[in-house]
Amino acid sequence: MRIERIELLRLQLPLVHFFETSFGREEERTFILVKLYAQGLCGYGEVVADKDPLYSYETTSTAWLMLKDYFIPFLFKYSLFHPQEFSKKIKIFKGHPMAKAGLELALWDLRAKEKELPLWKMYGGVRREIPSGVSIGIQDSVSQLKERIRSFLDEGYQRIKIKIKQKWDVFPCREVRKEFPEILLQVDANGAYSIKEKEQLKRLDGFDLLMLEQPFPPYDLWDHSQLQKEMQTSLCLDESATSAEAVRKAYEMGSGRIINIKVGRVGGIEEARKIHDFSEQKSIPVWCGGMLESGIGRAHNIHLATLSNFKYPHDLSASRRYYAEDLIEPPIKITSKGTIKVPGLPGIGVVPQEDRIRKATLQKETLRPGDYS
Ligand code: OSB
Ligand code: MG
Repeated sequence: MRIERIELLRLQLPLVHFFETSFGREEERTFILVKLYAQGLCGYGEVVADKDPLYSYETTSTAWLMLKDYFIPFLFKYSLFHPQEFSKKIKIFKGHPMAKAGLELALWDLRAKEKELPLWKMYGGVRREIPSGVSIGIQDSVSQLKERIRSFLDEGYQRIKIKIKQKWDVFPCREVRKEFPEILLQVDANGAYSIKEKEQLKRLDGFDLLMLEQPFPPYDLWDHSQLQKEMQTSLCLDESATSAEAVRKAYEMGSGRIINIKVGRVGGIEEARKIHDFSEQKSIPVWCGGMLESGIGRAHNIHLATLSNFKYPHDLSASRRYYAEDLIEPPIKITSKGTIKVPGLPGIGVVPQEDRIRKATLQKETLRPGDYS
């Protein structure tokens, strides 16, 4: 299927509630939508890079530049319209996984719409409903944290994740455990610690946590392995799990026991599936992380999370948990069992609302094959 034109849109959506991690507080989300047009169909992808380089080095501006000056011209030049072929060939360019992933996701959506199949079927998924968890940012007080947890549990979420950092770790964990002795609880440090703080982290073993996500910075597989040796709680890698090769090394070093898969961080669906398959072979459970995506990016994640080795509740929550008005219809909802039903229509299976996209757009550019010849 020949792609006739590609649109890049820079969007900004206000969050319903601020989201604070060890690297700061966000009140709104900035991201890029990629739209591919071919034969009356439109494929949608989301680039999860944020306004600032805090989670990783990528930003909406670097991703825009890479897409416009490198990845899109390359796609047109070599007619890389098949997502798997695109993924293989685009590796010639180093880095910028979120920019690559956004384009690959749009190719998958387009492909699936052409075949009239939902993405989960294209991927070989094995479930129609996925377990939903919620990720709660750092709050101003422990009582506010407990209140938020209570309301999410009332909505049915199966697992609670709280963000931690120095001076907001043992105390909130102890208080939350006291109030909610039975819940599935995990914590995420977003790389805020160093190995010097090993003893402080080991105190988290007292709270029956499902996992401790990314205590150390991204390129620190070794220090993770040193902590894991001394901790009962399973470490989970997020920022460090950048590719199937990185995951293999983490496995061989014993840097953790669980992997958080994010399509943006690893550069696309192909790499995510490689990590999934390797992990399955080695009996390492994985789950699907989130980047506060709009409904478009989240729908993509939901389809991926139907694969067999996704074993824990995901950071995939209802539309209303993130945005007053999500970009899709129907919005993503939580069932009374704390699950999300996998959309059944072709492609991402939900319908992007163009009027809402327009309202949230800060910048738009259209690219055609002829622009580069
Ligand atoms: O580390 O998992 C993370 C959001 C932005 C950047 C990094 C992370 C997160 C989350 C939110 O935890 C997960 C979600 O989308 O619900
Ligand atoms: Mg994380």
